[in-house]
Amino acid sequence: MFQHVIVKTPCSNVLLGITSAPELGKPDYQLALSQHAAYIEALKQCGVDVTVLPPDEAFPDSCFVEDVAVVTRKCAIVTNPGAPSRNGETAAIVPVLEKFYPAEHIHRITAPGTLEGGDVMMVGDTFYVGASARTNAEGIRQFAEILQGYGFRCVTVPLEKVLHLKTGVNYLENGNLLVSGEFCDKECFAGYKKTEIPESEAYAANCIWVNGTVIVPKGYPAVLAAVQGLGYPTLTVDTSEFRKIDGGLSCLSLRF
Ligand code: CIR
Repeated sequence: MFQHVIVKTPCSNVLLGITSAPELGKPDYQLALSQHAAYIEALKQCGVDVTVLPPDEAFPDSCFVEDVAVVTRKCAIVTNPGAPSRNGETAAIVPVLEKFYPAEHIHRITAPGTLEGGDVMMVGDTFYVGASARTNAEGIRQFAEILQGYGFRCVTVPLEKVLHLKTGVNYLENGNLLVSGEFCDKECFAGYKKTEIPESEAYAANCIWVNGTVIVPKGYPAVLAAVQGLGYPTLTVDTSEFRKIDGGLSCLSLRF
C-alpha cells in the first residue's frame, strides 16, 4: 500500500518539454494544469496524502517527477537523469525526500552513471530497470549495489524502442502486468499474468496501481475494459497534454 505521493505542478515552459512526437503539437498550459489537478484528485481518492511541489520554470519537464528519484519502502535513490536538460531537476527533490526518509537511507546515482525513474518498475522486492537512452550500464550497476544493501534485487531489461521501461510495461500487483510492443515477449516477464495492449492504445500501457485502484488514461477503451476485466476498480484521468511530450500517468508522481 502507498501512503504518500509527491507531484510537481507543471511550469509554463512545459511546452518546451522534450518530445519524440512533435506532430501531436505543443501542450496547452491551462489544460495541462487542469489535467494535473484532476490527477491529484484521483490520487487522493485512492487514499494517499499528496505533496504538491511548486512549478520550476528552469526545467520544462520537471512535472515528470518520477524520473528524479526512486522511492521504496526502505530507501530513496536520487537519480542522475540522462537527458541533459533534465539533469538539474534532482536538486529540488532532495529536501522533499528528507521529510520522508532518514538521511542515511537517501542515496544517489552519480556520473558517469545515469538513471531515470521511468526506467524502474518495482515488483515487490524486485526492481526491473530499463537499459535505455537515459539509463546506462553504470547507473544500473550503482542502483543494483544500493538496492542489494536493502535485500532488494535488480533485473536489467534492455530497451529497443521506447523512451522508458514503464512507457511499455507496468505492474498492477497480484501478478498482473500490462505489456505492449517490445515487452510482450521478453523472457524476464514470462512468469507474470500478462495483458497485452493493442498497438493502437500502446500509450495506455502506462497505468498506475494505487492501493487497489488502477488509474487509466482517459480515451483508451480497450485498456480500460481489460483492466476492469482483471477485477480492478478504475479511475480515468485525461493526460492528453502530457502525452504530447512523452509523459504518462506514472511519470507525474512518486508513490511510496
Ligand atoms: C522526457 O523526455 O524526459 C519527458 N518529456 C517525458 C518524461 C516521461 N517520464 C516517464 O516516462 N517517466
